[in-house]
Parts: sequence; structure tokens; C-alpha cells
Amino acid sequence: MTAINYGGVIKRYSDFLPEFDEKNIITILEGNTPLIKSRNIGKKINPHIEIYFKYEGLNPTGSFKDRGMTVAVSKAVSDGSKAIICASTGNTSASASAYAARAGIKSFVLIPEGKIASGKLSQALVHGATVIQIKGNFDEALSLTREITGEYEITLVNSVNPYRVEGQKTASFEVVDELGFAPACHILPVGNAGNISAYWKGYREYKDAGNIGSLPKMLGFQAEGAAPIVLGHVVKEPHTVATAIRIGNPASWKKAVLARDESGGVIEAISDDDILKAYSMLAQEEGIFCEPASAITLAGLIKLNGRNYFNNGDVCVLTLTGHGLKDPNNAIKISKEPVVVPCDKKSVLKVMGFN
Ligand code: AN7
Repeated sequence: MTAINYGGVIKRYSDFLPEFDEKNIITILEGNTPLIKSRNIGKKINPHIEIYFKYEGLNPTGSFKDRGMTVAVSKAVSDGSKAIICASTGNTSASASAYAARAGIKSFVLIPEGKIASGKLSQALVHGATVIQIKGNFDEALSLTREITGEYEITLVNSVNPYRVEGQKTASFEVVDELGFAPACHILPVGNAGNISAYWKGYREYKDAGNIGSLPKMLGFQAEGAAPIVLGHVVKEPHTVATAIRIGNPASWKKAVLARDESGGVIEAISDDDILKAYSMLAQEEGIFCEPASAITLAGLIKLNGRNYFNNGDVCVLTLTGHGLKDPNNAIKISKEPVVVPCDKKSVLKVMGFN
């Protein structure tokens, strides 16, 4: 396949996805994201394992949600739907509104007031979605959208829509197609738990098709203040700096537990401090800017490595789910303020250390 022929995930993985009439395929050429080998962090943390980053921030709207959205919106269009709706911590709303714009249908997005990163909000607005901020959290927004879609002719495009999961599983296909085998471990953030379920489905389907001989351990991480699966109960008021995964009652809870248990993996919690440390490390030591929720994967790897979880030779893939530019305020907040100097060479050289 040459790049010029790339047609998005529905075309590339048609053998594993529902079929659509060509005219109903709504794609912005999502997928085909790079698998980047760690150059510096791996050496430092554990030179006996291989670390790869699946950089999903390079999807058209800057997150992995586009893989599922192309399938969900193509299905909505095939069914004659004129509008879609989702609840979102930000990225689903960005993706839904872009794909709806491309399809020429309406989108409605319900978001928790003041709790979504500014880049994501700007996306929903610029793509023309009707953005409804609710005085509540994601879980409450999701239950509202489920009620509304039960009563009105409008398609729900959260990951409870099975077409979303179908699209998202293509990321595991890409990992295998790139490596030539399944990794020993696949590490993901867990919010509403759709993605870890989708990856696991993808790996299993590739194994059934004879494309891989083994399956990875699925290693999922939740933020400490929003870790219902780890705690074993709903978190009523979830909180974390990683707003993308500020979710207290994940819709795919059971599927995520199955993915963990069938694969022999873990789902654990990580503190906000450790999330932000990993976030800075990725930016400063690998040149990769992802959002805090995505960096939880590296924090999780560091945590497990600290108790010698990995075997020598293990290949670990970390999915960096969203682009750092989604959340510029957070990046600025944790960084050194830029200095301001008079406009002369001497002052500039002084800051550079060339006195
Ligand atoms: C960057 O956009 O739930 O466990 O409404 O944006 O499949 O929910 C986002 C989730 C990880 C968690 N990383 O994935 C939403 C939303 C990023 C995310 C997750 C999200 P799931």
C-alpha cells in the first residue's frame, strides 16, 4: 500500500469491519499513525525491554477517537440518520463534530462545564456542533444522552455504539502490521474503557485470523481520583488533572475487566503527580507532545517496571491517545514562564548564557 492510496481505516481493514457503500464512507483519512520507538526514555528506565509509542495524537482531530468515529458516522449516514449526539470529556466531541461536518449532518455534544481542555472545546465549536455544557460530570452527561437517544431519532456515538469499538480495534492491527508480531504488553489509559476493550478485540481477531501467534497482556491505567475499576466501585465525583479520563462509572467496565483478565494483565491507578512527570518526560526526552491522559501509560510502565514486572526482551507498546496541543493551558501551567527582556542583543545573550 502506498501512502497516496491510503483511504482511512474502513478501506484498509475492510476484511475486519462492517461493509459500507462507497458513498456512505465518511473518512478524514484517520489511522495509519506512527509507531515510534523510544530513543531515550527506554534506555534510562529499562534497557532490557523495547518501548514503542503509538502516537494517536496524529489522527485528523488529534486523538484515537477518529478511528471509531469514521465507522460510527458512516453507519449513521448509511441508516439515514440526520444527527448524532455524544457526551464527552472533550475528544469524542471534537471527533464527532468533525465527522458530522464532513457528513453534512448535525452534531450535539454534552460536556461537563469548565472541565474540558480548551483545544477540544475549540474543535467542537469550529466544526459547528451544538455544544451543551452541563452542570454535571461526564457520567451524568452520558446517561442523559442515552435517555435522549432512546426517545428521539438521533444516533448516539459514544463507545457504547458498537461501531465505535469496531473502528478503534484497527489500532491493534496497525501495531501488529508494523511490528510483524504482537507485543508482550500493550499499555493504555482507561476512562470510559472503550479503547482497551477495542484493542483487545482487535488482537483477538488478528490471532483468530492467524496473523499473530500470541496475545499481549493488556495493561490499563486510571487516574487515582477517577479509578472506579481499580477501587471496584463507582466514583461519584471523579477528579484528575487528566480531564480526558475524569470518568467515575465507565460504560465498558465489564469489557475492560475481561480484557485485563483474559490477557493476564492489570488495571492500576496513578497519581496526578506521576502523570505530569511522565507528560514532561515524553515532551522533553522524546520530543513527543501528548495530553496528560495519554502520558499515564508511561507513568504506568514506570510503576510496573519498579517492581520488575517486565521480562527481558519484552516489547511494550504505549498508546498516546491524544495530542498535547489539545490542552495548551496545562502545558503552559507546568512549564517555566518565558522571560521578557529589552530588545537588545546583550539582554538576549545574557539569557542564553553567552555573557
Ligand atoms: C486522550 O472524549 O471519554 O477508556 O469523551 O480522550 O476509551 O474512554 C475520552 C477518553 C484516553 C480514555 N485518552 O479512553 C471522551 C472520552 C484520551 C481520551 C481516553 C480518552 P476510553
